[in-house]
Amino acid sequence: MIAVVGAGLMGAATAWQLARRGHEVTLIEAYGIGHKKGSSHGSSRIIRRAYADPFYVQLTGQAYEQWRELEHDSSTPLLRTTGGLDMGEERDTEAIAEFLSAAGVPHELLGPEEASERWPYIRITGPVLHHPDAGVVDADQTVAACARRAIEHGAEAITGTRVTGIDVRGGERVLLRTDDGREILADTVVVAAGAWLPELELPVPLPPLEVTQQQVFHFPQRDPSVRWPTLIWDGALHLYGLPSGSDGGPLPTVKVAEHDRGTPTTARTRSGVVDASSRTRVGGFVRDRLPGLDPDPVAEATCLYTTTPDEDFVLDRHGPFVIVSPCSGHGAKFTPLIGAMAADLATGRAEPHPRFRLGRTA
Ligand code: PYC
Repeated sequence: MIAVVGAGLMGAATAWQLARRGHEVTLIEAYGIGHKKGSSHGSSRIIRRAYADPFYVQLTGQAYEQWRELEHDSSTPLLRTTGGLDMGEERDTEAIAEFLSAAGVPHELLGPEEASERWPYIRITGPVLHHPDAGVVDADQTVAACARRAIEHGAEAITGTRVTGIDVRGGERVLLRTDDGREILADTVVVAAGAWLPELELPVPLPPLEVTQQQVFHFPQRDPSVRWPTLIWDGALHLYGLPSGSDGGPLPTVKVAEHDRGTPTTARTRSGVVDASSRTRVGGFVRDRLPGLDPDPVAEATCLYTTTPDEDFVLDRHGPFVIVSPCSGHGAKFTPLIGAMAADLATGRAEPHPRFRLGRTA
């Protein structure tokens, strides 16, 4: 039996991938499916192929295929194509364009005048990389679809139950104890606990992980009929933007947030209070750069990142444990692929990728 600890995006996707391959799976979640105490809640995440690293460009190609499979298997539309824009004085749009060309990914590199004509609701002063395949995925719907399909494929889901003890038996099997008195014996334990990973006290040498509380803000569109693209902005600030989905309320809003500058915390002690200085910076950016949005946010939220020193993921096996999901704030777009890779590791179908190993050197 394979136990999966954590039913956020990565745990639910791993359970789905394992169960549909016919494995016996128990998915254990400390809260409810779809809870807001980690990194997996909310109605929108960016999906894009534009990375300044050919490794991730290639990986995003595999991810899109897995999204199509998940949508098909769950009969649920999860991905919405909007197109995406990369810009800002620190964004190396030329290098990204070269990586996209090498991978055969459609894109265009535009000067500020032409880009401003196409996207007049954004104040554009430098080069822009447009890539039409970018879009948004609905994180809440994805967790729900994966968990539902995992169960329909035969997985057992235990929710509202925290793993409180982990004993390795004979170096091979693992006895999990839970706060409601269960003892669950597993051949393999996939740990997809995200920011809760450091709290589990696993007998596994973890890399240094930084847990930060991030905040996102939802800004009303001045023209509700505009179909906003996703945005990656690397300049004095490092921000991203995307159509909010239902989190922004009934009228169309765009979620804008800082990718960096989170507040160091832990999953157990995070405040859940939005950092007012981030609200000021993001609001200022919207006022200055995104004239198509009202700069007063109508909704805001916090979430957690779990970041490795090199910002690559952890997806590795250590004895009977498979560690998944310190995704360094950019993993959501890979959800069903990471589920497949974790399932491969759990069943011995694949070796870990060197970039995702626990003990890699940065
Ligand atoms: O990887 O596109 C991304 C992203 C946006 C916000 C956080 N990560």
